[in-house]
Amino acid sequence: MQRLALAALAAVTLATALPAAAQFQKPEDAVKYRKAGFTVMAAHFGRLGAMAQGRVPYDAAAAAANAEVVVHMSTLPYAGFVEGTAGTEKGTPKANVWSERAKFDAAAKKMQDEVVKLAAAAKTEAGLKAAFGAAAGTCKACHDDFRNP
Ligand code: ASC
Repeated sequence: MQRLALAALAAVTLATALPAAAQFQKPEDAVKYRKAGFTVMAAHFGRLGAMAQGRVPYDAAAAAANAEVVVHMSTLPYAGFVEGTAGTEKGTPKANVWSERAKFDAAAKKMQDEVVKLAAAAKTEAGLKAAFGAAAGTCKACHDDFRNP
């Protein structure tokens, strides 16, 4: 299991070391990829949110499993933000993702750091409840700045 995890990590590290555009045949593939990544991340983040807000009972094993997926997924979608894939429709990235790339990357890094903290905190119910809001805030901050409403 550990070897499998290491192999998977090596594959992801290799994939993310390539220039983003080189990983996709067509821009649409990059868009599909990043949306899929965020969809999976949101599903598992939402399950943590349900526990954090008391809508479902706290379960330490479920919290850990969901947090692990969120941490892993948090790094993947960004390779899909290739040039030329900004939009104007609701939910699409604004052009400033590319014109303010350093700010966008910093917002992504903030989210990634916050979900790592969330995963550590989620080992207890009180920890999850205390840490969830800050992590959700990093999602919202990036949406507010870089996603079409
Ligand atoms: C979620 C989800 C997001 C964030 C955001 C937080 O559960 O899918 O995009 O939280 O709504 O404000």
